[in-house]
Amino acid sequence: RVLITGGLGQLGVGLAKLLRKRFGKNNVILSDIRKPADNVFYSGPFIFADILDYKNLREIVVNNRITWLFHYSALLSAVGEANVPLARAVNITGLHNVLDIAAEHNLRLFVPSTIGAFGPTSPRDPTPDLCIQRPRTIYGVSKVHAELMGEYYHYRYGLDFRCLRYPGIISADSQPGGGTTDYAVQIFHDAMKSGKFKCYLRPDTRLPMMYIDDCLKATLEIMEAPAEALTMRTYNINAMSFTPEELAQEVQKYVPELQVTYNVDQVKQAIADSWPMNFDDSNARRDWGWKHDYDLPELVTTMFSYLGSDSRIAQAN
Ligand code: VAH
Repeated sequence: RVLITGGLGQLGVGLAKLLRKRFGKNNVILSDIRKPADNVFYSGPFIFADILDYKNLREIVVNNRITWLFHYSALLSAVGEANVPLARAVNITGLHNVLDIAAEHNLRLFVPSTIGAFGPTSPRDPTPDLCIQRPRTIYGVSKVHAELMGEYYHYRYGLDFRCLRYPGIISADSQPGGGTTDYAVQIFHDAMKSGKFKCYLRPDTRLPMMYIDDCLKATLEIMEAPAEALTMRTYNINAMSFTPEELAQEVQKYVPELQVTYNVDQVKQAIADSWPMNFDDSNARRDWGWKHDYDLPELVTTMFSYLGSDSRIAQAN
């Protein structure tokens, strides 16, 4: 059975839906440190779990006969910078608990990493899998640590650790929670609601981005890949890179009256300027046949179809 930690974040609910289709509703347990909204609760089992409570987590794993664990609990980029002690506890101590339980109970463990695991001294255009990683956020530092610890546990204890570095993820029916790439989700909601969007990054800030369905597809693919196919434990995955200006132009095909203003947030801009501009995911494409489905036009069409502006889609085509 599968356990997802941090399951009520941007990715957990969608991942649970995908995995429940694949493995059966009751074989996928969503967990988080807060109560789910009612609709989430009834789509399958939910358990309260605090990844800082080692004994509680170990009990959950044993009592529910967990064999696969997807570890999504973390404070992401800008949120982490606003509370470094909590980010360090959750992202590092929490990870240590999960690694020990996974090694002890021979779990297959997925931990997401991120474009944020690179920093200003990494090659940025493109950023390959293997290069300098000196990130400047506690989020990035903790994710490099996760990559290194996961690989160490793999080589030292045989832990089946698998990891993907995600770009900024765009989703319609779930809220992002990190703060740096999330402008690219907010613009859709503001375009629909008010026709006005204030962007906290400069118009030319290029970042790797991906639609949530591609992200979840890749996550299931790497977890189901035969072990002998994987030449690495941690892979970049990529779909597209765009700037706020490019995104706004694509959105304005559906909401022509959208007005975009730029009100740069120095902290978020500094984070974005330290991250990759383009992501090289050739190893993932070679080793387990990864390929993305959504480019920018498909992303925008899909987002608006979710957000219910069918009339505007007719207008754009
Ligand atoms: C953030 N959306 O902005 C998250 C993600 C790679 C970006 O981690 O922090």
